[in-house]
Amino acid sequence: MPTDPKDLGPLFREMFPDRRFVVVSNREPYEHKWSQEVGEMEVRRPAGGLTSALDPLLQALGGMWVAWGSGEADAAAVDSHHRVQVPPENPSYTLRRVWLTHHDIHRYYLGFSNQFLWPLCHLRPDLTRVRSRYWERYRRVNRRFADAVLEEVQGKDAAIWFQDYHLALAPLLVRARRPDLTLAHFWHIPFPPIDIFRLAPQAGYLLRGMLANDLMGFHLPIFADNFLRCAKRLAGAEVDWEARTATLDGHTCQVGAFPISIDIDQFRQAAQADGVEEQMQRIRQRYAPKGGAIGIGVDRMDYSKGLPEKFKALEFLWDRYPEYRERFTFIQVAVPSRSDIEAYDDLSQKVDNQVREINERFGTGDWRPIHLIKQSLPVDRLAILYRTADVCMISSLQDGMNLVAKEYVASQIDGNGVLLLSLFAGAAEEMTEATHINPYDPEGCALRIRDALTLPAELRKAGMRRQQEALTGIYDWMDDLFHAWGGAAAGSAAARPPRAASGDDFENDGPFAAGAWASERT
Ligand code: ADQ
Repeated sequence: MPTDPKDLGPLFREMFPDRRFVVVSNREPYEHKWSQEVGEMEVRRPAGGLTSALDPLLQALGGMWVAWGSGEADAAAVDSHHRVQVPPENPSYTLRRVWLTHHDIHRYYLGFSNQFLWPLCHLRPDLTRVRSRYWERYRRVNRRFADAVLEEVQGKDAAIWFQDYHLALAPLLVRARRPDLTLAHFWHIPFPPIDIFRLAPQAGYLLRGMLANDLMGFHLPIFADNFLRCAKRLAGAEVDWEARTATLDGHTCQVGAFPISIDIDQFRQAAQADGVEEQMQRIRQRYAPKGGAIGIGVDRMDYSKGLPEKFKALEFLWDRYPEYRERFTFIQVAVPSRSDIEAYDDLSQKVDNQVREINERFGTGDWRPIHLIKQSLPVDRLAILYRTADVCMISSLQDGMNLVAKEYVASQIDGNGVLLLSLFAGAAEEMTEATHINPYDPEGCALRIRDALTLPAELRKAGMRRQQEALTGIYDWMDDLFHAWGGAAAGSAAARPPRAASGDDFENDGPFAAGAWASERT
């Protein structure tokens, strides 16, 4: 199995000889911003599992990444074709920026993507906002991404890899003009059961957009099953359950499960770099001055991550088992996220209040039970926190995978830690040696924390060793996905309809046209 992105280059070229590699995502891997010095620019790498995982791959393969230019100085950094070579210190691929207006950000990104698709896919239809202007803008921005891709691959063969729920329609818009290209899409969040997905007024259109790919990838088989069921019932696709394919309008889409992972070496190296032991010492002195054990949580401030449920469980622990007051300290790193959305702002306030109440109730003169760090931390600091923590607690109510679970295991150099992992995180399917918890049961979670803290050292070490042995890395994920994509592309090339057949339908957005969205194609 590959452990280095360089190993993936030959594989990609074997699968797709002479094709250009193009990644398309909402988020960009590098943002330009103005520095303190007047007229000077600096480059920032936005934190996030996806961008940091795919960037080394692009660096190894070359090619292009098409993404929203979200940085304040992005427009000043590109050439007249909206392109900039990255990374700045060793330019090895092209970043093509797509520009979004204030309305686009509000309606496509914060609106349809994050106030409709995100809550729907995380089984929270009560938090969805259905607005025709969100959908209209989602279509328009997907068209803009598709146009950027088409422009970049004009006259070339290419393998295009779309990422995530922001771009469900773009594959069909590309396929309509260039049926000869091979397209894949990875959906990073859960795909909900049909009873939930059919609540989307535009379910049929979203599915048609996704079915235009040669390969549609999800984290878990259950998400792939949900998608196939929706494709059949809501889009009228013909589904072959054995082959796991869905065929619509003569095009066959292979559907598969590919559990994502992390760059294991990056976390292992950061967790044992020079000076880490002293820093661990300082963390213990600062956060747990009375000694005892430390727990860690690292999440975006998102309602799907179950932060209030986690704090409820901690409250039970200190309430029922007072021996853990001053003997167990919890550090929660919660990076603010999508704070322009009311549900996120409400959550942030709720979490602040809950932490304050718990700290007032159980805190003592020089001990605070919960430290809430609301900022983004670099990987090396996260890795040190992970290594220091005796327990890591993940309480997601719904989560496609959850990379934090894997980052914690990779960073456990001393192997003493216990991972408490929600049953409702995709990672729980693979990480069967972790202690599974049900975040809806705070008393049960408190008991599991207590069990973790009283587990004999040799059992903790043995458990963590088994988890480390079972952990596969991000490049294995890509290897699996590329193999499946190569197979799917070969199959669909054989069955490809003539190019003109579908192209004309999509003038003026064809079936995605304004006004058409309200009626579902079933
Ligand atoms: P997310 O919902 O963002 O990802 P997750 O998988 O936990 O969830 O990844 C979060 C990433 O952000 C991790 O790499 C973590 O280290 C980092 N992070 C979190 N808080 C941070 C902080 N304060 N400072 C710095 N970094 C921080 C979506 C899906 C997941 C899926 C991933 C990948 O919701 O289910 O696992 O995509 O497909």
